[in-house]
Amino acid sequence: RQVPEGYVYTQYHPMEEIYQWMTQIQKSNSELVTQHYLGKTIENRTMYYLQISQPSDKTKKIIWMDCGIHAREWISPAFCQWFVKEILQNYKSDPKISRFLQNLDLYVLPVLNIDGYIYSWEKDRLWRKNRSPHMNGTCYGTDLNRNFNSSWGSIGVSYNCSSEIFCGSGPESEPETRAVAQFIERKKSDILCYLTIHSYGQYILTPYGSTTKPPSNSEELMHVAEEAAAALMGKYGTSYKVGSTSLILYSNSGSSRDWAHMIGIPFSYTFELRDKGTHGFVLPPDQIQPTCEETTLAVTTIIDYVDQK
Ligand code: ING
Ligand code: ZN
Repeated sequence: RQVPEGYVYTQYHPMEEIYQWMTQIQKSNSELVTQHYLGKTIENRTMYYLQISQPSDKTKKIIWMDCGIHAREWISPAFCQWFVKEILQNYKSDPKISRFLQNLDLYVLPVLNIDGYIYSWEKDRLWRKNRSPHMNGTCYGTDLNRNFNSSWGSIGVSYNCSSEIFCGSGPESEPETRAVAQFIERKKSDILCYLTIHSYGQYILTPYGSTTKPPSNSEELMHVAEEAAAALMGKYGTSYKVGSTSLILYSNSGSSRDWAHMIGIPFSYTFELRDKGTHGFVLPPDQIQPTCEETTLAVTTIIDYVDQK
């Protein structure tokens, strides 16, 4: 496979190729894209995010999107890459994209859980967590989406390190969580919107997971998510359910989405991409393109709303 000259967005890519893709995408779009250091993983790999930003004198608000917090959800990193490509291809011709890029910068973290992603390619396709060792190396991995400092450890988690939903030894015990949290914390007054991309189930989830008490802006959060789901459905008829995690699924604590909203980022959503369980985490490559196309419509609907607001 060639990267990214002729990068194949309709296949899944191992981490090495995603690293090369990031380097290349910034090289070939240096007027718009910058690659930045975010932090290190527990196995000492480097985390980078991409900043998509039109040169301008005014200070711009930020849209944050991360993919691949869970290793096995391969459609998620595929979507982040697709989305970046779409923005770069279309920002001149698509009036919606060119409008919001005048006011907003997009920050995209293509793979949050790099060690886990590599492990899911090399050892265990259904691995979910990061790869931190516990109990003298007798069990591995913290669920990074239970490790944020939002009612940490209170509900929908396990304290057993062999569990899929092990919340870690404390809030932000994991370097990957800390890297994201410290960055977001530093920029939070400028961040309008926090998007975190998972699979599967076809949901757009609003805060909170840790309590059924709705956030103060829950009506607006729901309204925007419903518009996004409608735009998504307009492409291929795929139906998404919209609602707060704790009300339409089950309760969980320590999620990045809850944390982002709690620290004051008003528009905070989790996407659960295709499908509804037929293939689950092992979504066939022929569904990458339609999934990414429809999801791009949902995400740009949200970005357009927060920009116009
Ligand atoms: N789902 C998310 C998880 O962290 C979630 C979000 C939380 C869904 C609670 C439902 C209930 O579990 C996935 N697929 O990772
Ligand atoms: Zn997930």
